[in-house]
Amino acid sequence: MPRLRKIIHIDADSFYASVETRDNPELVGRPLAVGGRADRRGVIATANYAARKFGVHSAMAASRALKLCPHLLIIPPRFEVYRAVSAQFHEIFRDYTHLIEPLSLDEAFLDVTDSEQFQGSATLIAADIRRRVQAELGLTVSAGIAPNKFLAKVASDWQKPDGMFTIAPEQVSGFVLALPVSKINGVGRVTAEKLRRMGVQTCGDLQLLALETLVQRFGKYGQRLYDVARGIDHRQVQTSRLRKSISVERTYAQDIDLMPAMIVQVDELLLELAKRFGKIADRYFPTKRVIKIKYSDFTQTTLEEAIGDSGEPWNAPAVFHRLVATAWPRGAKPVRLLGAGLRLQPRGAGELDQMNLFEDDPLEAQALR
Ligand code: TTP
Ligand code: MG
Repeated sequence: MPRLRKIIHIDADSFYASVETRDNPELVGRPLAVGGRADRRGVIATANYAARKFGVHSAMAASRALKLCPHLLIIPPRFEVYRAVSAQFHEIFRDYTHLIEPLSLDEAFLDVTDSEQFQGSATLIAADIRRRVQAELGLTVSAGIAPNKFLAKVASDWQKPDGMFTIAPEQVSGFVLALPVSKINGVGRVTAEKLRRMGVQTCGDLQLLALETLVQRFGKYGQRLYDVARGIDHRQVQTSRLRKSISVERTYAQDIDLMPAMIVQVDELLLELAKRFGKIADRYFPTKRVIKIKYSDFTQTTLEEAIGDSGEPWNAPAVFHRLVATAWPRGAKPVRLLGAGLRLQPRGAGELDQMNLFEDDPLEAQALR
């Protein structure tokens, strides 16, 4: 049984337009779009909710948007500002987890399975993120909370704008029954129509089709349809930046000057390191062990050693003890900080490619960003 995960999907509400309104309050309440000029065959990037009432939406020609909503105000995008806001979102997210996968400037998945705030309640964490984004950045984001990425993304759309929705693990099977297949990321107009002709409108209907039938009709995507119809999605939240190392360190209230005391501290660091590395061990393997020592006079030294294929576990305490014993005499002064770390390599490139294939969903590929 795989461990239950807690995934949050965050999606800012009418992102570009909301930033523009925030920075120019005179625009509040007006139908507003961000996009290119109608007389230059511009396209709408996004519209606020007042404009959406008139049928204005992303990727629509600006000229058509103005026909639907003649008093629509279309302003040019300020991408630098949106990028800066996006970075601010991520700063807030990082207070809850480092497992963040950005999908675009205004959208991200967060894996908060191991987050400790709010007794680990993902719903309360999401609520807190929404509260802080509002208070600190003056913007609203919607949130979806669920045991996987597919459902979290569906959920963030459920109460949009300025809303949140949780699908608890025990609610999954009931929730998907009535879920229209059009809500599945990747099911566009064509696939939806094909499914409709097969008598399928909801994930409940979709569950009645055999895997072989789906694979026959939809190729590889058939397996995906089979899974998501049941609320199953094993895709991991993938942080975009590859990690090169992981380490833990501690500064001591009192300097340590005896080797046995250092050994005790190193063992503690190893426990913490094992805990942190355990969370990413499915994606990385350690190539080197590293010890860092900062002396009382703030000079420091590090010593690293390749992890051979001796079959010894990476966290073999004896090896780290030897590293400290070798490194310490370089300064031979009391120690104010000790650190233990690992240099990392991502697991097989082939494996990573495969994961990217799963990430590749037709809808995202079509998005006009
Ligand atoms: P979305 O999150 O799809 O849209 P949104 O944030 O404007 O509205 P909401 O989430 O409330 O439905 O996209 C985020 C931003 O990306 C959007 O503000 C503008 C940009 N964008 C484009 O430039 N072109 C597009 O076709 C889409 C869909 C978005
Ligand atoms: Mg959005």
